[in-house]
Amino acid sequence: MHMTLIDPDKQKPEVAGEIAYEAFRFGTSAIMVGGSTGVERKSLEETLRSIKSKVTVPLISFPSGVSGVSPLFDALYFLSMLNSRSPRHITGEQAAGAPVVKSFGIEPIGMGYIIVEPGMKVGEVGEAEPIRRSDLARAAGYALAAEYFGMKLVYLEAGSGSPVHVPSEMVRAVKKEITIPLLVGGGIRSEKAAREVAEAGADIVVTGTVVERKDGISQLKDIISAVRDGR
Ligand code: 1GP
Repeated sequence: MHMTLIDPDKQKPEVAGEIAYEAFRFGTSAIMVGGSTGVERKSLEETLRSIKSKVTVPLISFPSGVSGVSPLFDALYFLSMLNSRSPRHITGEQAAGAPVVKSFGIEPIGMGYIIVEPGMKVGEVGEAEPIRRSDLARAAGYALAAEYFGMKLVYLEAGSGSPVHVPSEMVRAVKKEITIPLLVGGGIRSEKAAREVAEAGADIVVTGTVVERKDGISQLKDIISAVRDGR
């Protein structure tokens, strides 16, 4: 499966709607919305409305904190950054956000969020101790811990805009260890990269910034087909 990540702070709401529509047309399975630095409420809601008017796939919140929650979402990744050095990103923001999620009636989906080098902005903001790219055992350990905690999904994140994606050997090692679905994202900008990650065992391949490039929309089309062909 492929999912498209849209950061509401990166473009106008109308443009976000157009990107979502193209991704939807090419076969993306859901639109994830979130940004690593916290989002502004008004631009979030306008972006969500614009996307909702263009697509019928689910809209999933990918929050960096309580500001990323809105009743307009169909579901929310209730994520814990397992390899953060700060309790705030493991359980703190979550404790503040949980009652809000409940009051909005959105479906929370528990997720173990694991930052892999280089980690980029989200690694910095989340005060992560990124997993070294060669440390397959550590990545697998965190992923299995997520499963044992009862989380529903594991996300291996190299960071948005990363020059490299999570190594395929790491995806393979993690996939071998767990039985829950595995998401992989960060730095996937080509059909080849998407295929490699999917073949290594990613159940869901996430792309975000590829659409910001000049040839982004056609790249996105190829990426989505590569991921879906591999089913
Ligand atoms: C970020 O993994 C996602 O959380 C997407 O990364 O923007 O590099 O595609 P990119």
